[in-house]
Amino acid sequence: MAVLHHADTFIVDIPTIRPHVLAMATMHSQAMVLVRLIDDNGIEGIGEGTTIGGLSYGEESPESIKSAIDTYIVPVLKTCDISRVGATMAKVGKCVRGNHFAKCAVETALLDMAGKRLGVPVSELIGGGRVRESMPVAWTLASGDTAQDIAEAEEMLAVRRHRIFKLKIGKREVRDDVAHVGAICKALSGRASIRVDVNQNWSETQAKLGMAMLHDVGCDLVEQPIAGDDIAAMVRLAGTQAVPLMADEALHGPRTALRIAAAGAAGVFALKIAQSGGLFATAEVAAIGTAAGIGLYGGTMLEGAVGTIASAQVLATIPDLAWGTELFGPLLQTEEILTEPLAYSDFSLAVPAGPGLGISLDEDKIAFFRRDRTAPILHSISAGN
Ligand code: MUC
Ligand code: MG
Repeated sequence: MAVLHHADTFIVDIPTIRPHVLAMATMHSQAMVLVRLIDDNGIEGIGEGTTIGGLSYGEESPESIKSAIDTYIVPVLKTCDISRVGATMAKVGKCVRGNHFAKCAVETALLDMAGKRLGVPVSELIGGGRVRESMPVAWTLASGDTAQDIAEAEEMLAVRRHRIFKLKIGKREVRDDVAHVGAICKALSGRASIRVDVNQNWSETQAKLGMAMLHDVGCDLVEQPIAGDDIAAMVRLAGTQAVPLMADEALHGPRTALRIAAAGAAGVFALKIAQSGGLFATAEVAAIGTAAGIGLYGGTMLEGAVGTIASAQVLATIPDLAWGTELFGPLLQTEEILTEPLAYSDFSLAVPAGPGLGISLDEDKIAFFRRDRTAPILHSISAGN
């Protein structure tokens, strides 16, 4: 039995290492919503609910995530035995509709606490438990410039950090975008897997042309080329185009996963904990995908370290992660917010083995970067260090 003693939700803004150019927004910083829960025994859990580009990616913003947690979810937690994570989240689900990102942040914090109470990593609390200690990590080339993207990829290959690259396209004319992808495929030929993410920005007609051309230039995967709610058009594209189609914005948890799988609307699922509504729901999406013969990939909302490791903990339980992951979010930020940095090496991310998420926040950094910081910071940290 555990009772909620303290809850704190706050937004942390961290600059990105370079502008990150997506079809719907250009990011110069990332706004992460962190939640910290403490029980009556002083056990602490942390969670993250992060989106991309304010409201340009999805229906929840950093501000709405914080507000949903503070105003509607925390009062429910106060009525629960929060050591029972499944039961607590079921009660939250009855009182709060939608708001998947907010729910994911809270479920992550509850699982972090549960793992610490039991002395096991979160991965042991999900499905059949942990099946891997590390996972491949892609990098997104999104500087907006072909030569800079190639130079960035060469650097990543040289230091053995990434050999899977995702290109963000959909902003320019289809032929211009394909020329950009083709140049990168040619430059890295035989040394890397090149994939693209259109973030829903094509029409079906553009997608037909674009996917055929992308296949010809050696692109391995096309993520969410058209609107995620146009399942019929996704079925037509997935059924006729040679390059596999990955569902991302179309997936909002198990029910949408079942609909997409049953319709044959995608060959690959991007598994995202926030979009799915939490870690348990992500495991269900993965199970539906596996049962339907759909390839699995660990997606990101460009979360910081907390959301990234929460994702890694659930992805560590999935036996066949054929397309790897893109859990590179913290590497896009100028600041490390953990006491011990995440371990990226040999093209992979190591999954922490300690209790709970297996990470701890650097409280000085958090105090400095909190959006609601009021007191002057007297430490030596400054943006860009
Ligand atoms: C998305 O749409 O998948 C993931 C990597 C990246 O650069 O942006 C994201 C979001
Ligand atoms: Mg995507």
